[in-house]
Amino acid sequence: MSVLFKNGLVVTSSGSRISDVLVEGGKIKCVGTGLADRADEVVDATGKYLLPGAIDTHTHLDMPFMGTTSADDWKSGSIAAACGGTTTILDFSLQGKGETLRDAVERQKGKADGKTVVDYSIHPGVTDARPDVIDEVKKAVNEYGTPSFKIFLFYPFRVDDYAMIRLLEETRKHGGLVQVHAETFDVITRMDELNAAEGRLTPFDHARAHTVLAEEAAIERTISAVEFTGSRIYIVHLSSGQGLARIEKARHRGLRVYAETCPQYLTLTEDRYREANWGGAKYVMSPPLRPQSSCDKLWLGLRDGSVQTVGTDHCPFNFTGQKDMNGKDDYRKIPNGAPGIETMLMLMHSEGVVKGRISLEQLVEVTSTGSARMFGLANKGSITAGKDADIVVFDPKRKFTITKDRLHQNVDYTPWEGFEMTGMPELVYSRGKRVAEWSDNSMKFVGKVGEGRFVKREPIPFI
Ligand code: DUC
Ligand code: ZN
Ligand code: ZN
Repeated sequence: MSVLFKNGLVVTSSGSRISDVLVEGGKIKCVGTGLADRADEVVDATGKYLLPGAIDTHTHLDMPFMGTTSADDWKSGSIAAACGGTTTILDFSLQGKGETLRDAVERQKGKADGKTVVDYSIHPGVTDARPDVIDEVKKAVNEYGTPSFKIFLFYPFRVDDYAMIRLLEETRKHGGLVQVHAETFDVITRMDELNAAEGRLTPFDHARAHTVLAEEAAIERTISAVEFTGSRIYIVHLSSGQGLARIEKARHRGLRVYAETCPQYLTLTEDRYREANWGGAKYVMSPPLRPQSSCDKLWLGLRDGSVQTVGTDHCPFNFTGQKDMNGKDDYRKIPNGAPGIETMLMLMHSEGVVKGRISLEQLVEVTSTGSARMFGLANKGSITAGKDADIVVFDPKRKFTITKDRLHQNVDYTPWEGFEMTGMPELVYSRGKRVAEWSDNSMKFVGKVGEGRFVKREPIPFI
C-alpha cells in the first residue's frame, strides 16, 4: 500500500516547505517536489500542513485510581487520540506492591494490545524502589524498550529522596530518564489539615492546598538530586511560572532539568474552580490550574525552549458518577484528573500558533519531534525518509467549536467546552494507514481496532 501526499506544507521543527511525501509499506519513502502520481492513494494536500503525528507523552488509560478507574480504556482513548491527530501514546503503568517493572509493563500491554488503534509505549511507574527494582532499570532500558521511569513525590505511592537518587544514578548509567510528579506531600497534607479545620473543602480549596510552593519545593528537591548524582530529570505536568523559574535557574547552572507542560496549564486558569453547581470538580487535578500569569510564563517557556514537550495528563473521570462518587463534600476524595487526549494538537495550534505564542515549527517540536527525542522513539516524530508514516494532514483554516458531543473521549465533559478552534486535523495516518478523517463537521475514526503496536523504545543518549 502506497500513499502520495501532494503539495502540502511539510513542517519540521527546523523549517517548512511545500513538498510531496511518498509513503510505502507504512514508512516515509521520500520527501521531495514533483513526485510522480504513482501510488495506490493520492492525497491533494494543497493549502494544508503535513505534520508528524502528535506524541502524547503523558496519559493514564484504564488506570485504577482513587477508588475508581479512568473512564477511557485503550479502545476509546486511542480512537480519541487518533481523531485529534495523536498517533503515539506514552502511557503510565504503576508498579504494584511486590511487582517488578516487567510486571507493570506487561499488565498495561495486556490492556492495550488488541484494542489500541495507534502505536504506544509504556513508562513504568516506580513505587517500590527495592534493590532488585533498581537493578532492573538496565533491563527496562535495554530489553523491555521502556527507558523512562515515573516517580511521584505526592500520593500514597510516592517515593523518598533515597529512591529518587538511586534511580537517577542507575538511569544515568544506562540511558534512562526519570520523570517526576513534583509536588511535596508534606506541604499539601498540612494544607489539607488547615483547610479541613476551617471547613474549606470545595474544589477551589483543592487548588489552595496544592499551593505553588508545594510544586516549587519539590522541584528544588529534584534539582538537588540531579546535582548530587550528575544525572538528569524530567518534570511532568509543570503548572506554574514559579516552578519554571526554578528550572530555568538550574538549567543556567548547567543542570539537565527538562520539563513538560499540558494544554490545561496553558489555556485554563484557577477561576475554573469557582464554576457554578460544583463544576469546579471537573478541574480537580494535581497539580491544579493556576493564575493567568503562569499560563503566560509557560507559553514563553515553550517558545524559548526551557519547556521541551507537551503532554495531556489525560486522566478522565465522569463528572456524574465518578467525580461526585465520594467527594461532593470533600475535595480530598474527588478523583484527580481531567480529559484531554483528543484536543492537544488543535489547542496547541489554535491557542499557540494562531495567537502568535509559538511558531508552527515550535508546535511540531513540542508535540512530536522533541517528544520523540526525549523518549527514545527513534522511528517517530518527523516527516523524514525512513520514519514511520504517522502523518496528519492539517487544515489551518478549518473552524471547529469544541463540545463534548463532537469528541470521542468516553467521558461526560471536556474542560474546553465552547472553545473556538481555527485549524483542525483533516486526515490522520498511522504507519501509512488512514485512521481518522474529517466528515460531517467532525473527525471520524476510520481505522481498525487493534492495529496499534507496542513500540520498543531506544536508550536515551545522555547529552
Ligand atoms: N494527576 C492527576 O490529576 N491525575 C492523575 C495523576 C496525577 O498526577
Ligand atoms: Zn502526576
Ligand atoms: Zn499524570
